[in-house]
Amino acid sequence: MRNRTRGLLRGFGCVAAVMALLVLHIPAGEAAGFKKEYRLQVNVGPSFYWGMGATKFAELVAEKTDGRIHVKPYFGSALLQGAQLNAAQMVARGVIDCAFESTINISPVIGEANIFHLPFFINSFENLDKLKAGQTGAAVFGAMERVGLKPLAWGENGFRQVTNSKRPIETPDDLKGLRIRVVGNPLFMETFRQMGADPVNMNWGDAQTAFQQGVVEGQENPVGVLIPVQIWQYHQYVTMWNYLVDPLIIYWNKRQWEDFPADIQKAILSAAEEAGRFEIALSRSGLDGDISQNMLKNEFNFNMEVPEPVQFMGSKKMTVTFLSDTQVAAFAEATAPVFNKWAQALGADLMDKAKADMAP
Ligand code: X2X
Repeated sequence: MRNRTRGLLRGFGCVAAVMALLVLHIPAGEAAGFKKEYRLQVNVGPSFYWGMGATKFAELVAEKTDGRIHVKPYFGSALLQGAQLNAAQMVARGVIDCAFESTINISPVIGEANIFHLPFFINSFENLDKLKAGQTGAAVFGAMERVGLKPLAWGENGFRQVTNSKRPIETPDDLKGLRIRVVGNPLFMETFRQMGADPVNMNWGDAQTAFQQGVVEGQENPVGVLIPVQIWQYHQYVTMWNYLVDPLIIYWNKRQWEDFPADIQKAILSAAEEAGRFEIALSRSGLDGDISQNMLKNEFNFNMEVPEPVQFMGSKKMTVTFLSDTQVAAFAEATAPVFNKWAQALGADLMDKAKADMAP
């Protein structure tokens, strides 16, 4: 008898809960204690490969959590009024929930990330992949955990190339006096100053206006940025010098992450890994033989609008310059003082890990 009463009461309880949900229109996720929206910081716009990766991540999270977790990308650093270098700090403090962000923009909080930005150090996708999978990647992820960030997966903005409106850049001398926009990370200012250029730092949001108005004569970014921003409208010359690389990391506020149930963590992690793989393939398309193009077609059933970025820039009447090994060596020599200073700041331990990871 008592059991029956309890059963009945339980039955009423369930009905009441369902009715409350119906009346209040509470989505399933919120009823389970999740936020209505998880805000994702992204420095660029949705048409960039990086932005497309962020959209993919949000879609996959919705799919893999059966709509319980809603990630919304805020493009163009809208949550930071454009201050891209504040991204990691804001996620660590929990002001922003998560980010799909550049290692350059994380470097004010995670100094270790500058290992990727030493001039003329990591010059191939193969080396980059070895670093990410090796002790170096583990050191960067470990440093993130220590400041309250939960790294989920790698993405890629890509190897950064220099463009300008004046002349082909083939030697360090060609950069003399050129006013070049760089990101506000001191390593970038110092590298360009060392080569004799006149670097100015500004946020990406302001940089695009600066190109339009001719306030700067050059800039450096990977092809996944050069193409959507239609750099040929401002700069006729691009040098494909792979001088440093800019991986992206998908990361979450650690405290919030740890409060998620295990099945949600698993679903988001798998979404991050898949979105990262997709986005890396977009960024490498046409630059790694047919590896990334095939992956996009076969794994993601995705056809790119511009599968061959180098040819495409040529078709826009850009002069595309590739450097010989000797020419690259001249740039490496010219920037050696900056390299040495920053390698010292990064520490022998991390430098040794990176060298060991890249060893053939
Ligand atoms: O600011 C840049 O140049 C950009 C878009 O590449 C980054 O966010 C690092």
